[in-house]
Order: sequence, then C-alpha cells, then structure tokens
Amino acid sequence: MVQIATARPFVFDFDPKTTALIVIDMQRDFIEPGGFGETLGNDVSLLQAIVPTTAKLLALCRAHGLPVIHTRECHKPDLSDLPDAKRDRGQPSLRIGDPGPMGRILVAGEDGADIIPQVYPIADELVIDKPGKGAFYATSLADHLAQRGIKTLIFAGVTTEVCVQTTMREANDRGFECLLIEDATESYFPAFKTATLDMIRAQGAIVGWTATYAELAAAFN
Ligand code: TIU
Repeated sequence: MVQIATARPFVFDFDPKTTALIVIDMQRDFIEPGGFGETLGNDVSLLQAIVPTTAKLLALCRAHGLPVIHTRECHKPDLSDLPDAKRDRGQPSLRIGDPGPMGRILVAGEDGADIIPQVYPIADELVIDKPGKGAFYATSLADHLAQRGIKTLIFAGVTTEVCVQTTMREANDRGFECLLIEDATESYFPAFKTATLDMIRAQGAIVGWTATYAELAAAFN
C-alpha cells in the first residue's frame, strides 16, 4: 500500500495494483486559443499553468506501472450524440460542430479535440471519447475499470468544477476511492477551483481526497 499521510481531509491509502490515473479533457479545445473554451468567453491561458505538473504526474504514474486513461469531450462528426440542449446553451461565438481555427469545435478527429502534445497518450493507454461532462456517461469506462480490477482513481485535468468534478462524483457513486491532484487540475474561475476542492473533501471526504503532486510523489518513495 501507498500512504499519503498529509492528504486532505485525512490520510489516503491506495494499492498501486488496483489504482489508475485518469486525465480529463486536456484538449486543445479547452487549453489553446480558438477552441471551445475560448468560444465560451473564457481566458484559456489560466489552464496552461497545470500542464508541466500534469506531465510530471503522468511520468510518475507510468514509472510506477499504473494504468493511464485519457478522456476527450467531443462529439461524432454527424453530431448525433449532441443533445439540442448542449448545442443551443448560452451565446458562444462558435457552437459545437462549427468550423474554427483548429477544425470543427469539439468534434472527434479534429485538431482542437485532440490532446495537447505535452500530455499525449502513449503506447496502449486508453483514450475515452465522451459526449458528456462525466466520463462514465455513454462510454465504456465502467466496463474497462471493472475488467482491470481498478478500485481507486487518481484524477487530473480540466476543468475542475465541470468535467473533473462530474466524473469524480460519478466514480464516487460507483464505489471508487477518488484522489484529485490539486496542482494538476484547473478552472477558468479560480474561485470555482477552490470551492470544488473544498466541497470534494468536506463532510469527511464526501466525494474524495485531494493532495498535491509533490505529496503523491513523496508517498511513492
Ligand atoms: N466549460 C468548462 O469549464 N468545461 C467544459 O465544458 N468541459 C470540461 O470541463 N472538460
């Protein structure tokens, strides 16, 4: 067992043999200018701060043999998996499926929907394309984790209060122990990140635990 004695709200133990890293939606569409995040009116440069730490987290987990799963929020080219409610929500400058500078916004196979090079999947790492904010909705993720006997999930990615928190809550309801790496997740709204970390670990880790990359790395030694 690996133990992070200083995790929040209290000590976090996990068995590396039944633990996977899940990196949520580190896509150009959210992190680079001209993509979905910017069409929603956000300053995407805020998310770039976590890229080096997320890359280190990937290297750490790969070195210790943890399975790595990447997710991408995107839709089929015919948009058959895009609900009208999601397409029509708000007043973005470009809607999902519209052509943008990195290809069609949030569409599978387009440059913008792909993962940024710094944290790109390697070898046989699973990449889950998901039409929703949560990675369990309408995907094979639950079956994949069950087949591999995974009980604990370490979370990273963007954005903290949208796709990361939604997926973490889905996982928590399915019986997984969940740890979010604080400096490998980011929001367009710093106050929302702080609030999300607080609400995840409140009430005795009601959704899960949080720790920094350095705390996780130290625990492996
Ligand atoms: N808008 C926002 O903060 N996030 C998303 O739309 N998707 C993800 O979080 N991946």
